Amino acid sequence: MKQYRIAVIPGDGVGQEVVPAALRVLNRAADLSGNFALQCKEFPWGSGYYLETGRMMDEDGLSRLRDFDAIFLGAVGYPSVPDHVTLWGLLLPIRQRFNLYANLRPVKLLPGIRGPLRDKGPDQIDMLVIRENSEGEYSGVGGRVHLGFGHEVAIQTDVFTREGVEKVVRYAFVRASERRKRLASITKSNASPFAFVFWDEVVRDVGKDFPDVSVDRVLVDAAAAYFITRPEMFDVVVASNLFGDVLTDIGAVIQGSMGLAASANINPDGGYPGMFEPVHGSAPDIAGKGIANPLGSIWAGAMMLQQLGEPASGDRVLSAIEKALAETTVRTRDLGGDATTAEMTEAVMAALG
Ligand code: GGG
Repeated sequence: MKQYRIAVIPGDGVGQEVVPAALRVLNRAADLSGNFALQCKEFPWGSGYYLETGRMMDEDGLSRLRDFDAIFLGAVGYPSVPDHVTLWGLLLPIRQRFNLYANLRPVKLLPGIRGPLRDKGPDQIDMLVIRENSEGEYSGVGGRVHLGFGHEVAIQTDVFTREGVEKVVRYAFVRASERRKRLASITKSNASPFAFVFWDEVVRDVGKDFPDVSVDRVLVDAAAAYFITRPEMFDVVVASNLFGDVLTDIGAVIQGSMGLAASANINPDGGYPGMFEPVHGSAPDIAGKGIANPLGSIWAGAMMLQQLGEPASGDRVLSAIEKALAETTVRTRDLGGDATTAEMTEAVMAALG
């Protein structure tokens, strides 16, 4: 039987609640397959750890994570710790160090969920957003001088490399060619004539290898509007780090809730553990109450199984989420119900069989 080593980082807030819920489902899926098991090792990293030690993760954390097959993360963020500390102390170093250059974020309105868009059902909302995940606006290049003076300067520089853009764009073309053969490339090349005109050129050049995929070049402001007015025009969407992050919050809302949105940070070339997480953050307002929606985390777990090489089990978990939503009325508060995290998880477990 195959054993997959999973580094589990529940992190902060509701991460502590949705991760154990998702692991229950994933372990059941592993048992049902009879082919593999998940060997989980939990790490206590996050904001609580930071308040005790001054670090979001151990100094040798990245080299310890390197040996795992995948990383399963909950959420980061805590009211008394600045958000840039939580993000740059844990999440972003993992994405950068392991060159997890593609962040896959499916935006799919599942049957049984009433989305906020009138006249848009599951047939109209089904896209895969691929967010560049290791450079761009999140490169971490910049600095501040003359702190506190009236002439203080803050510079944050976007960095786009040919290798980085080419890789994520090529991966997006591959995924589009497996789906409805339509790729939307999101930029702001009217206002950013260096970075995004370069991005457009890379899309044009890589696109020559994919003649069957049609390309829409869409400015990010227009894309934000079209996500709401014409979501059916999107199949695969490729965007820079920041634009992808912002658009997928709109994506989460049109698929029914932030609590449903899942994400996989992967290096499609292999060689490094991918990191799988719900899109939502730590939600301190509801943390500890047992009412967080576990479905984003369970869905991220399904993506982890697919990525590990267990696509049938990943599909089975996804189908169980769909069945639980289509055939029961169990819903957490974000979906208009009053079910607890445990009750929602139980509905998925029952649907899994
Ligand atoms: N579920 C992971 C999490 O806590 N995300 C919060 C967040 O702020 N993420 C920023 C990003 O994905 O770039």
